[in-house]
Amino acid sequence: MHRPALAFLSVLALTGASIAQVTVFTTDFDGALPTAITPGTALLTGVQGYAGLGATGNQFGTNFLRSETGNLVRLDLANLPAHNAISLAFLFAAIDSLDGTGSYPAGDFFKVTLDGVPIFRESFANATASQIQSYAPPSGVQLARRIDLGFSGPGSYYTDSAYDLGADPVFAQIPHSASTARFEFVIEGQGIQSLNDESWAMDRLRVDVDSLGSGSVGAYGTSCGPVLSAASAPRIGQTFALTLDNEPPGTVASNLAIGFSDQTLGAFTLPLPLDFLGFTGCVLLNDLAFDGALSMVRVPLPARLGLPLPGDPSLVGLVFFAQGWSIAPG
Ligand SMILES: [Ca+2]
Ligand SMILES: [Ca+2]
Ligand SMILES: [Ca+2]
Repeated sequence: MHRPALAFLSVLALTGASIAQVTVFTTDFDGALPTAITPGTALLTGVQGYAGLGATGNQFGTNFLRSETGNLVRLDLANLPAHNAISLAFLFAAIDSLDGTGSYPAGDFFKVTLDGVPIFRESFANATASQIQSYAPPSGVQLARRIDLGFSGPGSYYTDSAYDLGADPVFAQIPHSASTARFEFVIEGQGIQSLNDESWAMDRLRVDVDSLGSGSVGAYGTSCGPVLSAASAPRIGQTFALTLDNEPPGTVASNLAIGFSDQTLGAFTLPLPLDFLGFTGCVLLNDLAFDGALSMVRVPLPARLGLPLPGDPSLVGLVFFAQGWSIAPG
């Protein structure tokens, strides 16, 4: 009988240590219309009296995309990085005699959908003070209300309003993880009228995603022989690759032990010397809570294992510990 020789090595893996916000689309509409936008009948148009409205660095300027009511404007994004939330920001111009909630000519609802699901639907009213506007802008959103900013008018029913809808939390961090996103914008309802009577526009359109960053990997503990290393960065929803090198001659099997603590295993304190099992000089470095003997592939060498990490955002920040071990005769 040959006594198996155990040899250990060790890696500390930290998954998804950070969440970063990444801008995946932005336009100020001052150049050519981005190909991601399908405008319908909407046109790039000078912003007239809207110029300069908005917070510093996020103001109406030069051109915006102006649409008649009843026309759908679409934004299609693809190849989004891994993420679990998406945020939309834009400046919204409510132009001329939009009529709010009610019967024709009222019934002017601005609707925004994400992948076909409504995320916003509110009426806007400019024509008279007595009209009903369902949208109650949160603090910091309204930039101008029922003043002359150009287009039809001035005066009469043709006053205008402006909003920084990116400051409305309804558009922030919407749960989303697909690699594509479709936003659609339209003013719909029974109050649709012609372009010279009422219209809307958007400027400074931006989409951000909360990107799940890669975790980090670091060595821990000491080995009595083999060397475990990470061959990829640990990332939620992807396969984490590990390799085991420098195994003893004649090694017949390679395994991985994964745990969630490097401090204790039941009543034992880690690292736990394994001399009592005959594995002179070797120590157990983690609590084996996930698995003590995950089989690694040995052909071809080095021994390796691809560990699928679930695509579950709740795993962000999870710390786990991996230790490789080899079985060799003698
Ligand atoms: Ca602009
Ligand atoms: Ca006007
Ligand atoms: Ca109307």
